[in-house]
Amino acid sequence: MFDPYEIRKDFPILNRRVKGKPLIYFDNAATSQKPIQVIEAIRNYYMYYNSNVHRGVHTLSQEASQLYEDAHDYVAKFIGARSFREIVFVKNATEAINLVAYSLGLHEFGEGDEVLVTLMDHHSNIVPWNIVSEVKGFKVKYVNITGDGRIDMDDLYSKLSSNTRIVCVPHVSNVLGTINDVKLIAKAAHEVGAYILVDGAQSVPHLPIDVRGFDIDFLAFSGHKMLGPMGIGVLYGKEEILSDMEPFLGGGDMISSVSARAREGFNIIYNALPWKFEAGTPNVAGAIGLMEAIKYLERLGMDNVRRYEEELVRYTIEKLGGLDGVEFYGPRDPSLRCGVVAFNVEGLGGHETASLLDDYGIMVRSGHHCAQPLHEFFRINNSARVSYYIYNLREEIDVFIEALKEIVVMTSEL
Ligand code: 7TS
Repeated sequence: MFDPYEIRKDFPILNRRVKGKPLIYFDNAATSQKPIQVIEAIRNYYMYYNSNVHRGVHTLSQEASQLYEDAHDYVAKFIGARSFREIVFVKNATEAINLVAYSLGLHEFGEGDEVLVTLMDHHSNIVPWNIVSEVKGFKVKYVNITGDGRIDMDDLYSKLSSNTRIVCVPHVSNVLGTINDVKLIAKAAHEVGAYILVDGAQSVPHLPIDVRGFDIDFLAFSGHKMLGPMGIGVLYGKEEILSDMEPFLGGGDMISSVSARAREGFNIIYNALPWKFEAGTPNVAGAIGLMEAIKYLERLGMDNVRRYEEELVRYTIEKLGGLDGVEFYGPRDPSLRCGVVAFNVEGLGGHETASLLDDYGIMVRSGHHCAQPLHEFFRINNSARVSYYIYNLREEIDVFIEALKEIVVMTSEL
């Protein structure tokens, strides 16, 4: 197991104070903090290698291109993909999902087809499918969840049919923390001939991932939630599926040739994978930062990351369970969830709770967390949410619980 106190030394921002109190950063599901190694890698790139990639024979372009390609390799190994050809760099998880919705949905789905999403999906796994369905006339149906915040597998099985073209699920819910059994869902989807797209925005930073072991077709995630910089994300897709898909964006670097024909317009041949899906100048610094973030996580070991966070969430659930006037959501068993806990204080809105916690130096997110259907299911408008990472400490949870106790007392006296 790693030493979280040693890890903290790598994160300069954790030395900050907020409102005179030591910063307690519990908003990692929104974005993680960045270690000095990632910050330095980006700085070094701009200081010593900055150049456009795949566009020249000069030394700087060669060096930048090599690092950019290495980053694809690192990501492929990190998630158990077969090769870098299955790794497409995009802006974030949202863009990765839109890529699939447009490249597959717009070109291959039509009337009579169905797309399944779940009630616990982030809006980014719901809205793109709805936008494309309005053009193509396929249906977007949702799969229910259980009262304790798991996917209702009976409902999933009953909605799967030969009309289902793709099943979209979050690997981990950004509100409930629930870890979904994506291997089982992939098997069910494949049995009816459907694809599966896993939204890994909240799982890839926190759990060991094995896309081949899970047998999933697509995985979307963001670099900024896993110690990397903002503006870089990943779409994993099985090579045989990606090679048959139409491109999402057109432009430079995604073609192998374009030639003007007098009568027929242009003849365009697309580039090899993954470049066919990476039109335009990419985020080279972001890719290098993400590679460094992966090196950092690999040094810790993703099994250890998971074990450490499970202990933090176990402790939180134990403490919250004993607090009158506080309700929290999702499975009670910490082995079924990641380090995310959404909660409400009786008589307070999520934003009020979050702003009171801010006075204690504790950063938590509030609102509907881009998962409004899930909040509707629990008949609440919003919630406050703590979400942990490798540098969070049990002592910080103690400070948070004591602050919550004071807030509950204060609210009941109003
Ligand atoms: N999918 C899930 C499950 C997410 O939690 C998020 C972001 C996204 C997709 C989108 O990620 P992006 O990097 O493309 O924006 N979730 C959150 C959150 O829970 N709080 O802020 C952002």
